[in-house]
Amino acid sequence: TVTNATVVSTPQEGNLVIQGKHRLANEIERIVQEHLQYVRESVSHGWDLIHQEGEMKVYRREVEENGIVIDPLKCFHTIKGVTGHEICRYFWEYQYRMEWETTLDSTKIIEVLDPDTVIFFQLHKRVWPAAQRDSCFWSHIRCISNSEEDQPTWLVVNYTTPHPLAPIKSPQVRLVANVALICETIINEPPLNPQDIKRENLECKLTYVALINPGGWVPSVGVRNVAKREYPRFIKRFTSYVVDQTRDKPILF
Ligand code: 16C
Repeated sequence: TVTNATVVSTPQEGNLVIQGKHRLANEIERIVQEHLQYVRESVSHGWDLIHQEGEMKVYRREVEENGIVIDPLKCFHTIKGVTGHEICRYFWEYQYRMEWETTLDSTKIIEVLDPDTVIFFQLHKRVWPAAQRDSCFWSHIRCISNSEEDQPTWLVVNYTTPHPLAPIKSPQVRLVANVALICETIINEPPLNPQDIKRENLECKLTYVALINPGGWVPSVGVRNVAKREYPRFIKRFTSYVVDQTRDKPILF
């Protein structure tokens, strides 16, 4: 289906479909570019390595705003046997979410903005003694080609947005999310014929960044402990889920 499109007739080309911009197109462009910049910044001063396991490294910077913990988080990982497109696809697609997400009570799509952009409304598991959190965010998947020879970079951004179908209802508290998953595919010992690439030749370099504002006060020690436990758990569970799901499927480049 074509959204926000107009069909025009021209004497030379006949019927043409002109794809219109939706209301969030400019914001999405800006946030995607910000993430592409941010992903290149290395973790150095102020970033603590909070978890390391195999190829996975999870860093965070302790930041508070008006007494509320908003620690930025950055995770790097390398996964064998999958492409960046596969990792991003499984992260973005609604149908797989409840199979790998362990911190959600529910998720639903409340609007489709274009074939690559939807708006989600989610109810997160309650962390005692804090109030339950919900979230409403646009979720956008994109492929960025770097050059003719290189594999493209894939990314997904999840970014908070208000929506009339998702009013804030107490006792729930709305959290504010700005999350990006950015993936590159490496092909090791590439065979002469690209058709012969096997899963054992593939490696995906993943960067995950999360800027979450809990949207209200929560005990800082509690939040930091939950974050330290849950982010590595999510990365491990989600990436092994994709490896399992794709093992016997044709490679999605
Ligand atoms: O990125 C992830 N998932 C995406 C698809 O769902 C999406 C999610 C964005 C929102 C992530 C915020 C998660 C905070 C939920 C608080 C409930 C934690 C419950 C734990 C119960 C045992 O982009 C993967 C997200 C992985 C989340 C790991 C949890 C991080 C906790 C951070 C603390 C935030 C404040 C908590 C306020 C009570």
